[in-house]
Amino acid sequence: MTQSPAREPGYFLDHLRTVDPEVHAALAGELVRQQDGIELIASENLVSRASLEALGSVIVNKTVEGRPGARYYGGAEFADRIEALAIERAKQLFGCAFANVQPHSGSQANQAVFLALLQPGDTVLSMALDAGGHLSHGAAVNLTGKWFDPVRYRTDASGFIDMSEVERLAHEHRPKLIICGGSAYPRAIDFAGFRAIADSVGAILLADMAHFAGLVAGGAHPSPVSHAHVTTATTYKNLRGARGGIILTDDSALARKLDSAVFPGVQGSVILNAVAAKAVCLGEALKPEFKTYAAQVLANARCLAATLMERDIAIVAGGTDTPLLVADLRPFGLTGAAASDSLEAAGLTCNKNAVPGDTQPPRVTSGLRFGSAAGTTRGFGEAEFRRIGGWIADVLHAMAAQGARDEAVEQTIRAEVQALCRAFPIYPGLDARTPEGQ
Ligand code: DSN
Repeated sequence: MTQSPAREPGYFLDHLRTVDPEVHAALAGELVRQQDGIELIASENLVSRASLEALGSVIVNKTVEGRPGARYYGGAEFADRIEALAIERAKQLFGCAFANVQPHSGSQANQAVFLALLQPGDTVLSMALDAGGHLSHGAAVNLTGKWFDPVRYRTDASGFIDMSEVERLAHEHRPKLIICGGSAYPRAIDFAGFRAIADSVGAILLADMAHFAGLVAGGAHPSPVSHAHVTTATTYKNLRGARGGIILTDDSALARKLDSAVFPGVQGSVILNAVAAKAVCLGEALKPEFKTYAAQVLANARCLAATLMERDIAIVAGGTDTPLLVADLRPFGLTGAAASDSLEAAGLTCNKNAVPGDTQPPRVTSGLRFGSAAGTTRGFGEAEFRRIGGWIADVLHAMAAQGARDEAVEQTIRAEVQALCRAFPIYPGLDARTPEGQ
């Protein structure tokens, strides 16, 4: 058979390292960074090898729009099977009647909720950013803040949501939508209380459980799903799967509106390799061992918070009921930006984060946010998280003492971090450090 010259001989055969050494080198560097560093960013985790395979599969070639069984393109048999599996597993895992697994991110899941349920200019009551809320809940710089009318509730002096303040604001402003959940609020939320307030003013309640969905799935945290009219989540944080979002509800009328809001409202074709990997992670989360992981994520987060507080580092709300915690650096006179740079040099990756009442700009901040999920996945228990807390404290105390980064401390800890990481290897066999690395 004669092949057209347009068919490039190596196209279906050649590996990335040959075709594009620059991209290959960057990916190889990222693998080593993940292998040899401790990941403490609360929105990160380490997906299973099975999820990686799904993400790198040929389903990436397929275009579909619509829902399983009701597509706008042919050839959708396996796409339908994959998406239906993800939907069924999400429903089973979170105990709800409807799930949409197509959102490309948590933000797009929330955008779809806004589109489905609100008109431009409608009032939304949600948590302020510096109190731990999320950009997609009505921040001024976000579409949800530009096109809608956000009213923000804050936390009290102890760092907890003040439910009487939420109730007062709800009655004063009569929002159409109330949101609970955020990206840096560490404590358990009174979902039933939020629902009662929403009902008292005729509002819809959206629970965004992005930062504790894995704990809900593993039975280590109360579920908002039966309290909220709609629940959104991301799948890549402590739920430990592909990058993307999901939307859950028990209400069939809402489900129809939400499906239409996802497509054609805010998205086009489905990223099917992500949906396949979502199906994999949801399947993993249904297994009994996920409960052990979820309980350990919580125990490790609490251990890290306690270790830091023992070293005089203030923790917002005095601890955590979730995989995340936030350190307030104002008593140290440090910024989140400078502290996170120093920790990164020591092999400990986290992110700068606003703390309640923060006056620093978002690129500076006065806090640090830590998460325990990725460390737990690689096998760290409380003994390792106590060491991590000690290292973080050493870096921060050294910086505070000399008013600048202490490179000697950073380098000493960097070596200890690398030794610990090599005792808990990740992705064995996926070794980009060798010439054979794919
Ligand atoms: N929502 C952002 C975060 O919490 O880090 C990204 O997932």
